[in-house]
Amino acid sequence: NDLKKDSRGALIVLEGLDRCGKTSQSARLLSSLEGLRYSVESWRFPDRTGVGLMISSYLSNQSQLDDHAIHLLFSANRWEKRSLMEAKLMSGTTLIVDRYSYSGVAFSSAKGLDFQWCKVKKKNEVGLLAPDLVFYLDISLEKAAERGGYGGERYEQLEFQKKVAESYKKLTDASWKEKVTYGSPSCFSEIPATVEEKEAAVMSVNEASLIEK
Ligand code: FDM
Repeated sequence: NDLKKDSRGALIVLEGLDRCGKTSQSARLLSSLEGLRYSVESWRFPDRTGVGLMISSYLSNQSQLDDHAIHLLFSANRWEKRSLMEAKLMSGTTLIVDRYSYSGVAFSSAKGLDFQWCKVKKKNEVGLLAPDLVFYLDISLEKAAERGGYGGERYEQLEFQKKVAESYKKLTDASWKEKVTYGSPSCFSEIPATVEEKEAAVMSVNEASLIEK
């Protein structure tokens, strides 16, 4: 479909606690959009290559890092992919991204790092591409924990996830953008202050699918 090719792709971000269903919903959204003949790819952060190798080792408890250092590595991991993301979007490919800067804030602040220091619009994230749409997959802590139990990774513990949920709650009335736009992708620095008042798109995981009615 030529019309769909002429526009740039949309940057769609899925956020939520571990085990909230992001992987399944990404897959459903991917196949729905493919069915509509959009050019679409499914991505995730952290991308466990490049800087991501250090992140992966940290998450699996094979290495220790200062909380600020790992926070910045997660950010660097997004910067490593920025130009490729932009190229894909500009060539008309929609990206469905499992976790982005919001995870950076939610998880690091849950560890006790200052919320303001971590914030999406602080320097280290400013200039990254701003999503056109953010879905927060809302799930209760108990339900998330029930889903096959948490694995062995560093953050997969009920008490910690509880703090992450609280951090996400603070973020939902911060910089989440809902409108799908076309033209050049905007950057975090360009998000007007009024966007802060916009509500995040809260999608219950119990709903059948992200885009099918
Ligand atoms: N995570 C993810 C962060 O702490 N900061 C970030 O910026 C990002 C993108 O990494 F516990 C955390 C969230 C999660 C862990 O994510 C690995 P996946 O989705 O389980 O791979």
